[in-house]
Amino acid sequence: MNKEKNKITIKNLEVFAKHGVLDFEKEEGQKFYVDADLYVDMVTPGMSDDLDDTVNYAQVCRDITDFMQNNRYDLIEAAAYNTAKMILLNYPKVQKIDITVHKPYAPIGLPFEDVSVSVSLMWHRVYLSIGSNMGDSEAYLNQAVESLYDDDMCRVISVSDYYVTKPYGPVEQDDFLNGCIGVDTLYSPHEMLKAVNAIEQEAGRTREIHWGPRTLDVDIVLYDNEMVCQPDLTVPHKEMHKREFVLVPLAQIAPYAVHPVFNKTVSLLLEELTEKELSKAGQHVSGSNCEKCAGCSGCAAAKLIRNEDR
Ligand code: PH2
Ligand code: MG
Ligand code: MG
Repeated sequence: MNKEKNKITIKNLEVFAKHGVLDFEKEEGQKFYVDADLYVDMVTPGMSDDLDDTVNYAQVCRDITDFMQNNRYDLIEAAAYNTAKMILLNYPKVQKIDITVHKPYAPIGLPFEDVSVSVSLMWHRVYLSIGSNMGDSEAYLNQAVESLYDDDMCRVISVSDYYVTKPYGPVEQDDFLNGCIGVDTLYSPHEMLKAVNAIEQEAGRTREIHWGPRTLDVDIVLYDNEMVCQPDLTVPHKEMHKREFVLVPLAQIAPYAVHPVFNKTVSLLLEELTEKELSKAGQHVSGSNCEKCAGCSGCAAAKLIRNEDR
């Protein structure tokens, strides 16, 4: 079934509200009209004929009306965006919303029929790699998870165990503690980058040595199956397929997530890395098949911090 076609459509919901840049718009108010497409599963409610399996469009209309009336924005962009966000936060069954706010009585001073803005907002599944090798690493990784819990633009879906790992790369430094987090987010890739940078800042992260020791590193590893290639952000993470400290925790929470460049699952990337690179790179986090040591600090088996222990 085509998911894009499974939607509830609301058309021309009339709301008297006070959005606008001009003072008199904020005081007197005017009529706005709202259209919304709510993308929801249709098979379950179609089969069950039960209102609890879908979203109640009457309630959605009331919530949109209340929200548009209880808030005042200069811009209809902001009115539309924040209304869309409110619906996605309050209705977990809605995966995506397209919303249009019409303002046909806008004080333009010229004959016109309508002006409107449309916003499309949806939940995106993101996987983050977290790492620390300075200070109380476990506390820093926990702090990253907590900050995401506190961010209403994000929903934490899964957190891996934390693994003690040997430093990967050219810099000699202490062992790392690494993990992965699965998050549903309303952020765009770049807004997500800003959010994770802010989380690193909160943990006192300074950028002194490239690839050097850090209190907290949070990297975007996967963002849906999107590919981003920009000077400040590359998704999927450029090096993820070479890094056991990313793939081991990621395979624990998302073995079947697909790397959109290689078109391979995380568990397959890990299998291939274990075969090809492990002996040569001298990293050995997975422990169980590590022949280089007998329970060294790099062995996940020896030093793993299990999720349920935290
Ligand atoms: N991060 C790096 C460089 N090397 N090695 C391990 N084991 N874990 C890391 O998180 C890590 C690293 C740069 O981000
Ligand atoms: Mg990194
Ligand atoms: Mg980083």
